[in-house]
Amino acid sequence: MDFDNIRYGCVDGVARLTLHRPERINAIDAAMHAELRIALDAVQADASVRVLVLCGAGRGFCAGQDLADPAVRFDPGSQPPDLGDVVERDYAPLVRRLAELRVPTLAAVHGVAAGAGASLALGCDIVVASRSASFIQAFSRIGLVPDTGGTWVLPQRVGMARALGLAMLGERLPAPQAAEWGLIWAAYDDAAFSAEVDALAARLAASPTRALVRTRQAMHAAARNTLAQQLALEAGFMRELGRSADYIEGVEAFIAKRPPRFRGD
Ligand code: T3D
Repeated sequence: MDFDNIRYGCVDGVARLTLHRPERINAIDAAMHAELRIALDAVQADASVRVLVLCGAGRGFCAGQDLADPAVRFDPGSQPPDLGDVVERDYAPLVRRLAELRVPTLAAVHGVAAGAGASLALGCDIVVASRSASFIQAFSRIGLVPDTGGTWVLPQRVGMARALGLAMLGERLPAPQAAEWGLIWAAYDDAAFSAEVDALAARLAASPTRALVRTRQAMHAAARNTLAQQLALEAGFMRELGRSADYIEGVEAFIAKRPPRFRGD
């Protein structure tokens, strides 16, 4: 698929979506949003995709909203832009799409992930970063509130004290500390980062992906459910997955002492 602001391809079940505006640290504008929608449609429609890897080209992951995009620029003499519209039209659907994707998602962060770029990474199921990477809740620096799910995910992962500190102070959080605080899964040495991401992606692609997606759904639902509701949800998912080909394969492989061959169904 040909795009101007992203790159997209799939090899051996691993779909890789690369934000590609390196001259602006992959800042997101309306054109990139449009291409992201097309790429995520492709992921959703292509049964050969088993995992989505989200990464950035050049020296960083993503600097968030492109602040020079006319769609968000204040033009003296005219009405200020309605950022709520931008969020509702572009960012909220984007993070919802990731949360509802039919395959697991892996964010591979190098360099900086700032503003909505940080939220975008944190909207993936598993987030890894190179040791030199950092996360910046840049919103407060320009008078905004964390969006793209930032206010949802931050307190859940790091607790209220750290979430508010990060969001209000807008300080750079180094990847190793992000891992220590539980904001991300792991920080890998820069030299090994690319190989670690490839290995993790291949491992996810070979996993029982339907069960992984149900796991994501159950964990997200826990934020709003009572224990009784959550137990019922788990029972329903177990009922469904207990009839899946992957479950049968997993048990057969265990009994036969051989590696399982999961297909995501
Ligand atoms: O629609 C809405 O506004 C609502 C949605 C909002 C969601 C948000 O994401 S709000 C937060 C927006 N993002 C930011 O505020 C971050 C702005 N960028 C920075 O603070 C810094 O660039 C970084 C900390 C990310 C990186 O710093 P550094 O020193 O490594 O790089 P740099 O020199 O600042 O940036 C390199 C180039 O990218 C530079 O262009 P130039 O001078 O070489 O032509 C810079 O202007 C450009 N760039 C970086 N971030 C953005 C950007 N251009 C447009 N928009 C950006 N967000």
